[in-house]
Amino acid sequence: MRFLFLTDDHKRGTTPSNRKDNFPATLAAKLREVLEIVRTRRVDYVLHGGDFFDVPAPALSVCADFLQIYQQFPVPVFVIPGNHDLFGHNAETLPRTMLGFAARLGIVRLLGREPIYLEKDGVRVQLTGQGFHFDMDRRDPREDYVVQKKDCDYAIHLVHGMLLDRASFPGSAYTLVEQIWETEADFTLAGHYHLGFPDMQRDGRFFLNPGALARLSNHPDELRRPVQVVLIDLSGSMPSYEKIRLQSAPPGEEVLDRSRLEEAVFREQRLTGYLAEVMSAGSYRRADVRLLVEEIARAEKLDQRVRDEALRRISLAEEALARGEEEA
Ligand SMILES: [Mn+2]
Repeated sequence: MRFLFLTDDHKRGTTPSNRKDNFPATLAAKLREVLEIVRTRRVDYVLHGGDFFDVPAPALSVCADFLQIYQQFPVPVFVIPGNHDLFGHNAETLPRTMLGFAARLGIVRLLGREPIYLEKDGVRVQLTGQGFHFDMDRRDPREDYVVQKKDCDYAIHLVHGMLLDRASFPGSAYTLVEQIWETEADFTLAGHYHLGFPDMQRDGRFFLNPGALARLSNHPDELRRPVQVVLIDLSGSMPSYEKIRLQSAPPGEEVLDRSRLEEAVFREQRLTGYLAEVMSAGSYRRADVRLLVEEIARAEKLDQRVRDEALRRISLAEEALARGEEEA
């Protein structure tokens, strides 16, 4: 029995500002290549780790082309909802989302904690999934990441959460693989963290995140990392897997605009630095920075959108500053 795992393709109809290519066209090419792999490698089931769409309710015109590709998959596609698939990260909104709609049409099948059992050539596989929800990585991680095997040869568990190989984001919610060693799943397949992490293994149990199929963020590591899917083979005497790099994914430097990226980081740093100075001077409180902007906007007769954008950036810089204070 063969499975193909992909995650975080973030289907959308527009190109993010830091991309130089036509994002929807590139993504469609990747998905057609995945379809080709499914056919040539005789895959039995496709597994999707969530963030199927970039927003919970994309326009139908956006979805149609992509869903048509998924409709061509000759095998079932199991999906767990990611945070981008849900309104306000709320799992209860799933029926009102485009992913919920695709499931109702039978184009994909939603996977939950209720196990699905699959059988082929005398091998029985237990399949479970945990989509994103409010408390992901904030409550006891065993509730979301740990599964028990029951009446099966192998178990696969999908999860859309911030599973990491090592601690790297102080102050934010994440789960370390070492916190969930006790799981009985032979394969724990994670989506959500787009950069992925190096494969981990313990007592023959694997913990994998190959990284997102789409490269959306302006993180420099996105330029370097491979775009890949995982092929899991449970037909031999030992479970095995291989990562397949997508040929259709252009090199990072071709699609991600570095100049824009550096410019944005520079602007952000300058604003944060300026704000830190203003605050440390002690004569202004946070609210006063906003009043100042209002005053300048009025005196200079600035467009309301300019003022709103300034206020928005100030709140972002404040947030960055607050995080810095927490970490210090
Ligand atoms: Mn994502």
